[in-house]
Amino acid sequence: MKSCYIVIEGLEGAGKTTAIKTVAETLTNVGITEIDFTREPGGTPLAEKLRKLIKCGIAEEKVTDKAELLMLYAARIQLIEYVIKPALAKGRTVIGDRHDLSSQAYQGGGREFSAELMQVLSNTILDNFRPDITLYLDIEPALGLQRARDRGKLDRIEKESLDFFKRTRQRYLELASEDNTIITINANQLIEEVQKNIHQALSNWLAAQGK
Ligand code: Z5A
Repeated sequence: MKSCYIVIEGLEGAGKTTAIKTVAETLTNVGITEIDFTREPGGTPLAEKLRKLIKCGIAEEKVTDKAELLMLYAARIQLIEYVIKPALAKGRTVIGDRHDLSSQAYQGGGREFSAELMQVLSNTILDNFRPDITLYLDIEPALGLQRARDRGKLDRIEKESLDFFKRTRQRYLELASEDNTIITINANQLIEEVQKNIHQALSNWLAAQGK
């Protein structure tokens, strides 16, 4: 059976952690049990160091938006080359907590880097490597942030303004509407309802792939 790369995306508090469990259960139900999990940024020794810098910064120096963008792509290509591609080559399925769509939405939308720059960066660095399917959990930014805040301390990016997250969501929605490999799930609902919709959407996609 061909391996596949499935990515979960969304603003903080959208419920990606629960969604990943639902995706893994849905795969197991159809006999796909060789599964690896990734999260971005991170997942290799270098990418984990970059994760810390991206999320926490350093005391002595402000992280510029451009440095943040380049660190995210540096972490991503390390993860692709050393973890994701080798796993797929062994026939394993990979479930990713975030991937390039996060950069398109947070840095392209939230930080307002141009769509042209984001496309060039993605094409040049990632060399057209893409997920087979992305489940985008769409949530009202205020609700997602409230859930994230209820959980405790906020990182550097989570401290951004509500407008930043509104722009990020807007870009997610635009990109999802243009790409039929991105399935949008309404994550404003009760967690059980979100799980049901994820299971249904993924089952339909798997059936269409003959799995
Ligand atoms: N970032 C970026 O800017 N550009 C990029 O290219 C990449 C990332 C790859 C990664 O931090 C940060 O980097 C992230 C984006 C940025 N920062 N921001 N802002 P992370 O990995 O630490 O954080 P995260 O990816 O945003 O994960 P998260 O905050 O843990 O979000 P989540 O996984 O979606 O949330 P959750 O843990 O599943 O749910 C949060 C809480 O809500 C939890 O208590 C749940 O029980 C609850 N929940 C979830 N769903 C529901 C429903 N439906 N009802 C009620 N309660 C719910």
